[in-house]
Amino acid sequence: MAQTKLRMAVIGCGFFAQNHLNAWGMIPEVELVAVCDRDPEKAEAARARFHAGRAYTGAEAMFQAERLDFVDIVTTMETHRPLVALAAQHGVHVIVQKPLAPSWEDCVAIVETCRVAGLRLMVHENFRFQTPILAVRKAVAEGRIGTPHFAQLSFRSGYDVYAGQPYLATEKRFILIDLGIHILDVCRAIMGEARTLYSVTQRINPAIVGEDVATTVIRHENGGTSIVDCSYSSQRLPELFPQTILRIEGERGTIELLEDYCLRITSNGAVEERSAEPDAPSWTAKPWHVVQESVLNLQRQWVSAWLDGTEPETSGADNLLTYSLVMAAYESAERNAVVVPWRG
Ligand code: NAD
Ligand code: 89V
Repeated sequence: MAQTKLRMAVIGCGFFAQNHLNAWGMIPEVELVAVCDRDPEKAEAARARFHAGRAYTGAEAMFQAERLDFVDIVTTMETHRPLVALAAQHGVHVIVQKPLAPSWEDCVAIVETCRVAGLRLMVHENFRFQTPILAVRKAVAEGRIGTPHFAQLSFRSGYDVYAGQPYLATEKRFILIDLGIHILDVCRAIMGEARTLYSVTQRINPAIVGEDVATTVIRHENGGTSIVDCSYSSQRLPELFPQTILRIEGERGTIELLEDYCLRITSNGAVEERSAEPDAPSWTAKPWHVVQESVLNLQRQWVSAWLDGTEPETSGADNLLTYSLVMAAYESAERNAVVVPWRG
């Protein structure tokens, strides 16, 4: 018997949603039943371009009219809590973009709403699904370097991120909650949970409101140490946006993700080097391809977890542990103190 497709809708058809919509088009198990954006032109443009069944300008009307299995929320964070509550009222499972919400209280409420309603919740935390990051995670999991005891995860760029995402320039809290959240999540995925954390932030660019540089030192549960350093005020050529440069050390070797996705593994005294750059789909464009392709990898994870009846890897509960690192980093920077992050 033919498998019925999962009926889905996308809410928010702005800058980043174009990647979600392109990627859903490559997943045969889903059907894009509807799109929704409060801007009618964006909603209609997405409907036409991605062959969605219908376009809506209000999520309430869409939930009332459509029979949906899940919704993919790609709006900015202040709208996530009410939109998830609406989905839950209609018994619709949810994927929601990072950051989950502007406050810890909102994040917990979102996770709790879905738990009580018995709904699946995945946070679209995609950096850990980037092809080069997956290659690093695989090498660690295979024991190529033994147990990791040190990591440096570095994202330093002078890229004009404000051109595509102008709201970032006016946020009181910027780099930790927008970008640091990705890198801290990758750090968790490789090095495990944090016991303590210390963070220093700076604002170098005078034209923006929030901090654009953040340096965080983490002591992990297993005794390992990580440095997570992020900057949008690093002027250097060649510009590496949006590459994460990594170095993971264990007792038997070192895994490095170097410029232009060069993966170098030193294991038991032997060195191996190869490219970990993704074979990007046609709708992607450099330099964004590594991020764009990770959207597709994340969506495939959602569908396979759905079909297996397992929790998606970046579930709401999992993402609270990443979000708590962001909150701890802000608290640490404000108090100039070592902070113990929330652990559940
Ligand atoms: P955007 O402002 O370009 O798009 C958001 C869209 O949502 C807009 O078109 C807006 O009209 C619509 N919208 C807002 N509230 C709505 C509502 N209640 N109902 C229907 N439509 C509504 O923003 P963006 O840059 O696309 O960012 C969206 C989210 O994606 C943010 O949370 C951002 O952090 C995240 N993002 C993630 C990545 C990543 O790699 N994971 C990259 C970029 C952006
Ligand atoms: O995730 C984000 O919102 C983006 C980027 C990937 C560039 O950090 O701002």
